[in-house]
Amino acid sequence: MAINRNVLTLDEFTIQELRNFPRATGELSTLLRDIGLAAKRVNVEVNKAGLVDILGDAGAVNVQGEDVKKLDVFANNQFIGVLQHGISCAGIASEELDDFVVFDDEVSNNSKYVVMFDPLDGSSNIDINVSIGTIFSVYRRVSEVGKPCTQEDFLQAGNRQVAAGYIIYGSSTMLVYATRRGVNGFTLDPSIGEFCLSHPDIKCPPSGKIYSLNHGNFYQYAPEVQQYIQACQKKDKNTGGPYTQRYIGSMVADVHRNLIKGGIFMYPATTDSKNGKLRLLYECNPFAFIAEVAGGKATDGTRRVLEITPTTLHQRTPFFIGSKDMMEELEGYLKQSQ
Ligand code: P6P
Repeated sequence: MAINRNVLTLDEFTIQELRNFPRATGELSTLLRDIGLAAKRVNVEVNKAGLVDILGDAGAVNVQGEDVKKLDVFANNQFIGVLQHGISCAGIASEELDDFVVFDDEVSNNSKYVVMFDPLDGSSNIDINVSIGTIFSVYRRVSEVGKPCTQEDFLQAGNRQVAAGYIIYGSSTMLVYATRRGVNGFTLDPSIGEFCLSHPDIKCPPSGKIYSLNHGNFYQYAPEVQQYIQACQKKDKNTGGPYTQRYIGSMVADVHRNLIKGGIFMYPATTDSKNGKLRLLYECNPFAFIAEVAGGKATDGTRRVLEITPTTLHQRTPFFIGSKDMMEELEGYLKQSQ
């Protein structure tokens, strides 16, 4: 008799992955389930943000010099909490914290992973009910297991990521994560309080018709970027278009849409910000890893983002990510300046 298999939950999926690797210790599966738990707790608050006094600035200013909203602080604490009390993580770095955090207890020091995250990206959109997200990145530590993790654990190139993912708190709440085996998306089913496999084996379409960037900065972009934007605007049905410009101003929402539908997202350098705005470690590297596993590409304009060796936790990088064919057309324009 056929067993009626319900849709796999995140927990069932990670355990199934574990069965495929008998030598695996289960630490990564446990870590991903911990992240899923924190995401569910954050989701509850995001969904009622307008109803309780959790909106508004917490009064503090984070390392980015931005007003910290209470939901940022809540989300940061939720992800730190599950990771610190889990069995898989030796320490974390967060967009909300100046420096990395060493958990420094016996179990944590014997853990083999470190995690970096932006707990609530796009938080300036909280008050206007636009989709926001959490972005995370998992590395195997390079420091000695059994001792506290060190800064070198957090300054690894993105191509050393073991896993990366994001949660999008939108019309539905989704958790998407990648390992080298593939990218899989899970949608939260509120009726059972579980993330359920809704988007197995996500692939980024090789091309698309959506281009995303802040047009308000147009005259601050390099000439070759302006030329690519104008080429996008001139596309018609004979040249793979017409293209649509879509930009929400919330990275997780913009990149997620283009990953699923095909498209290109750009946050180039500007005359005001020579390295752009987005952070390498916990915004660009995770999405670059996901995009490449899904068949897309991600560069800083000259090289793969995943090849950059970080020097500081909060460094920024110009960022271009999306469908392979669109990225290669962009690269043709960017090469004109090199
Ligand atoms: P701009 C949100 O503040 C964020 O960090 C990303 O989520 C988003 O893609 C970007 O900034 C938007 O920046 O300068 O276009 O408003």
